Amino acid sequence: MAPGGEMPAESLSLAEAAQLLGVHYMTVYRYVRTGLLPAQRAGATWRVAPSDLAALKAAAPPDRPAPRARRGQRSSLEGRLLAGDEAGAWAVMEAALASGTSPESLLVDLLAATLKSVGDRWESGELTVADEHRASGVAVRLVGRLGARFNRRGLKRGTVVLAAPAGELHGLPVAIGANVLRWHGYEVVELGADTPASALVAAVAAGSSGRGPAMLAVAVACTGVGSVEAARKAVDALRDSGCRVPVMMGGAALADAQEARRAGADIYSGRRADELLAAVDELARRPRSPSG
Ligand code: B12
Repeated sequence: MAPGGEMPAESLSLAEAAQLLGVHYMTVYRYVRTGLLPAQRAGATWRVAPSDLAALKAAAPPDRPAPRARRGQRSSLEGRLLAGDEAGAWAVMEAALASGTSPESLLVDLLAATLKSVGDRWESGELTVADEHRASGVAVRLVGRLGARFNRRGLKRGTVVLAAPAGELHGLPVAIGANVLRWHGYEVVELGADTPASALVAAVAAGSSGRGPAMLAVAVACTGVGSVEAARKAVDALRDSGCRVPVMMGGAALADAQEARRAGADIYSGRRADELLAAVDELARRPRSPSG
């Protein structure tokens, strides 16, 4: 489709495009968001021209390196994380960026996947607690460096409060989610790990004062199983405070949308930071109602 041109009548939805490419819906959404796949908005959805899809298929999408290369990057990164080698780990990340991986994919597909492997090896007894702690310490520093490198200035699209609930020490998913939202123009109030419900309530109230960008959502990340109950208590405290800001819940500990709803969430934001972004984008597009 020529830039600014008409979308052909036989245009495709993102779900159809995903099926034709043989990838997940979120992957196609990411292609659209990063400008890799031209698309036009039709109401609340995106439409793609078949010719653009064919062009994307013909060219190897730059943020999808061959699986073998991806595996190679993961094992190099895992080695550097376990050695506590920040400079070496950063070099692996930079090499992946140089080969066309997007910063988001770097966090979600490379770093998060590598940490999962570290966790699995720790669970199987192959790695010690010290190994896991050393690796996650380096990971925290990498997320901070990447966050600063791709930070975007300018008008914000809205404010999102992000936190892990009381007792939940996994702060990396929050930091990763915060980076991805900031890169896409959102103001993020990042409360990090182990946030008491009262602190969450106070942060949402402060963010809803009308002085900054409109408050879009409060999003709670659940990574360990115990965190879901803590998240439910946080939602109760928010509701008790009279907060009408939509509450999102996501992360590895939530099985599905039903579990998130049972825990009191209005919106389930999935297991990956790019799904969180899609959920926030969806809210940002809705007409605003007074909240607070
Ligand atoms: C690093 C790590 C730690 C570090 C955390 C450091 C830090 N600053 O975050 C430390 C050492 C503190 C730790 C502690 C523990 N850990 Co731990 N940990 C991990 C490990 C290796 C990586 C976690 C991680 O950061 N992953 C990378 C993230 C970025 O990936 P992700 O979870 O997919 O994150 C995405 C989503 O959350 C998403 N997202 C989706 N929706 C939303 C919504 C919002 C609002 C946000 C913000 C984000 C978001 O964004 C992220 C990117 O896509 C995992 C292994 C694994 N499988 O993940 C175990 C793991 C999570 N830990 C585990 C356990 C058991 C523990 C301990 C109980 C160990 C112990 N006995 O002490 C404690 C728990 C402490 C507590 N009370 O919370 C288990 C959890 C099992 C379970 N189901 O409960 C795991 C799975 C390891 C295992 N295989 O058993 N851990």
